[in-house]
Amino acid sequence: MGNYFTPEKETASREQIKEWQTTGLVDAVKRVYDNVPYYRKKMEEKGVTPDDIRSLDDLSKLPFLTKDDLREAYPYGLMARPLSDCVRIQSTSGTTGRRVVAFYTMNDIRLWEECCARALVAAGGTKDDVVHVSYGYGLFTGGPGLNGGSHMLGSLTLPMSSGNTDRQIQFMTDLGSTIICCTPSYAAYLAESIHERGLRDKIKLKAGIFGAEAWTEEMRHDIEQALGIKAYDIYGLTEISGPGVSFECEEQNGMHINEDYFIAEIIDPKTGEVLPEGEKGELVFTSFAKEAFPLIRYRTKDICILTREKCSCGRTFVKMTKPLGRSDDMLIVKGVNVFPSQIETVLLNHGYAANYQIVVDRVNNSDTIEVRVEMTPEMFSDEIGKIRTLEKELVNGLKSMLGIYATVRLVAPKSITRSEGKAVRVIDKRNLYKG
Ligand code: DLL
Repeated sequence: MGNYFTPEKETASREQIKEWQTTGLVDAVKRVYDNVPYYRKKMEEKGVTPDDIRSLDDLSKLPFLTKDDLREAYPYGLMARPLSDCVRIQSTSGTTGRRVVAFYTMNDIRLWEECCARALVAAGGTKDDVVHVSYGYGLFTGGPGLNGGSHMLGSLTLPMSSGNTDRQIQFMTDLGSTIICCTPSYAAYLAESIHERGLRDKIKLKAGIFGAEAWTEEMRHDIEQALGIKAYDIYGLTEISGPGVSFECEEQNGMHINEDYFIAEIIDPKTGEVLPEGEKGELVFTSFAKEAFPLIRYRTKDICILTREKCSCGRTFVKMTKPLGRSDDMLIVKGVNVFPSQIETVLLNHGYAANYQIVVDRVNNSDTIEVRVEMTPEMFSDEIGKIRTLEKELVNGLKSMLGIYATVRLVAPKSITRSEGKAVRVIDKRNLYKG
C-alpha cells in the first residue's frame, strides 16, 4: 500500500466513484445545456436533453466534442461561467492557428493542482521534498500545474521552467532537489549533462515525474539508471485541465485516472462506438467537475487501453496505459504539439506546392525536425546562396507558426517520391509509441 494525498478519494469503492460520476455528469450536462449555447445546439442536433441523462450508461447518448469544436468556439464559446468568475487561462502547446484556450475558476485551479499533488505523493513526494519544476511556465500547463501541486503538498518548490541547463544543475546541486518534473527528453538530456560535468554524486534526486510527450520503457530505464531515481509517468491535456489527469503509482505500470473528477471512455476512433474495457481505442474524457470549462465526451485522439484490475498501490481509480499512438497526425516535437497541416500552410504561403516530407528524429536526447520541400521549377536554382536565402525564409516562417526551430532542406523539383495512395508526409524515426 502506498501513500495518498487524498486517501478517501483515491481508494474509494467503485460504487462511491460511480456515484460521484453520476451526480457530476447529470449536473454538468444540465449546466452546459443551460449556459453554453454551443452545447445546447449540439445536444439538440442529437435529439438529447438533460432529462435523458440519468446514469453513466446514458453518457453514450451525448455528442462528442473535438478540438475542431474548441477552435470553432474560440475563445469564449464553451464557457459555462462568466469571465468574471475565471482566474486563469492556459493554452495548448501548439501555437498559431490551432490555438486552444482553457479557462479556470479558482475551484478549477484547486482541482487541477490537487491532481498534481496526488501525482507527487504517488511518486513518493512529501512536504519535506524539494520539487524542481523544469516544465515550461506560461501558457503551457506543465510548469503551473506541477508548481501548484507541489505548493499544495507543502513541498519546497523550485519554479525553474525549462532551458538553461547549467543553471538547472547548479540549483539542483546547491539546493538539493529531490524530485524533478520535466519532459522525459529533457530528463535524459539533464542526466547526460550531469554526467558530463561529473556531478552525479552531488545530486540528491530520488524521483522524476515525466510527461507531456510519449516515452518508452527503454527511456525510463536509462533515465532511472543515469540519475539513480524512480521515473514516473504523468499524463494530461490542457483542455481537461493539464498534467495530472492521470499519474503513475509505485507499480509504474499505467496511470490512474482521477475518476472523482473525470470520466474516461474508450471508443473506436472510426465509428465512435464505445469499446469494452481492455480494448484499445481513443480515449475520451468528460471533465464533469470543472466549473468554467467542463467538456463532455472530449476526444483526446490519444490511443490507449483502460484496465480496472486491482492495483497493489490500493488506488481504485481506473488505469490507462501509456498512450500507444494518436488517431490524428499530431506530432509532439520538443514538447510542442505540431500538426503537419501547419507546416503545409507555411509552405503554401511561401509559394511552394504540397510536395514535402517532415522528418522527426531524436539526436542526443533532443528532438529534431527537418522539412524537406521541393522547389518549384520557377524557383529552382543551383546557386547555393539563393537556395540558402529561400531556406532561411522558410525557417523563419515555420518558427513563427510552430514556435520551434525546424531545419529546412530545399530539394530539386520532382525529387520527393510520389505516393500512389496516401502521401507519407511524416517520417518519425523516434519510435516512441509501442503497441
Ligand atoms: O502536455 C499537459 C502535460 C504537461 C502533461 C506536463 C504531462 C506533463 P498539452 O500541451 O495540451 O498538455 O498536450 C496534450 O500531450 O493529448 C498527449 O498526446 C500528449 N501527452 C501528454 N502527456 C503524455 C504522456 C500537456 N505522459 C497531449 N505520454 C496529449 C504520452 C502525452 N503523451
